[in-house]
Amino acid sequence: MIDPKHPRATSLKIRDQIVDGVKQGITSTHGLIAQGRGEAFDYLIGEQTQPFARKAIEAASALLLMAKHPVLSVNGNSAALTPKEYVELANLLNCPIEINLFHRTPEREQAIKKHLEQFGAKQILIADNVNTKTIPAIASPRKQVTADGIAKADVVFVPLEDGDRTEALVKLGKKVITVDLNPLSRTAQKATITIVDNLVRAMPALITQIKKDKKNSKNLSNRLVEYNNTLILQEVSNFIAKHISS
Ligand code: PTJ
Repeated sequence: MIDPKHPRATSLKIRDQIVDGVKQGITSTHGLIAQGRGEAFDYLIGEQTQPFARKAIEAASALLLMAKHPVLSVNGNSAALTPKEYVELANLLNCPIEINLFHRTPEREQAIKKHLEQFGAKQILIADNVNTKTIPAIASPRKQVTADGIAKADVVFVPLEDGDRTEALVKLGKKVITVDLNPLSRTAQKATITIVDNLVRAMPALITQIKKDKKNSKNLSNRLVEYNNTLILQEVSNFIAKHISS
């Protein structure tokens, strides 16, 4: 039990969620390392949702609301950190959640499915060998996707990504939204919209933005025209450089 008065209580709580995810068979042990890398970058952005992330969240909301077939991709870390938010986001967008793992095992796929169902998830997709398509140029089991999910999607939400998949999805003409604390990662650089923030903060903020935009959907397309992911990443680098030098 973490004492809420501990100066690093929030960070320690997030760590515990990942450790619990590993114990429950949801998160891979490699997910612990990914979490550590994320923590280091979170430190550099002040462990807060910064203006560059807010702008990306606003654009992501517009893109998701304008999508014909949005799909939310989930892995072992994102399932452990934000299961409730995944279900709420899927309900708001009326879209499926696709389990797509780097360290893929049927046991972990089923554990994640069960976990999300406990939070009320209805449409969960897993690539079996029947309704499955292969995405070229991906050198991991993540290349296997469902025909009705990621293969058909025009917009894919892929937080905590491992690299080559975002590039391959974009090459297929899909728009990719990622949440990645590392602005230098290939995913961050190749995605259509990169939210540089901790998933545990970005998900609730995205949900709030989508609820707001659903009530007033004017100017969503303008928001996308004005959005420039390269400039956003430049803003992140400037922020981090200033933060370090101060
Ligand atoms: O469950 P699996 O088998 O699909 O595996 C998932 C992981 C995350 C282990 C796998 O995709 C992987 O190894 O990812 P990487 O290459 O370590 O990349 C993860 C990225 O997510 C890194 O750039 C981290 O900085 C970032 N990251 C880690 N934790 C968070 C995060 N970004 C946002 N929020 C976090 N909480």
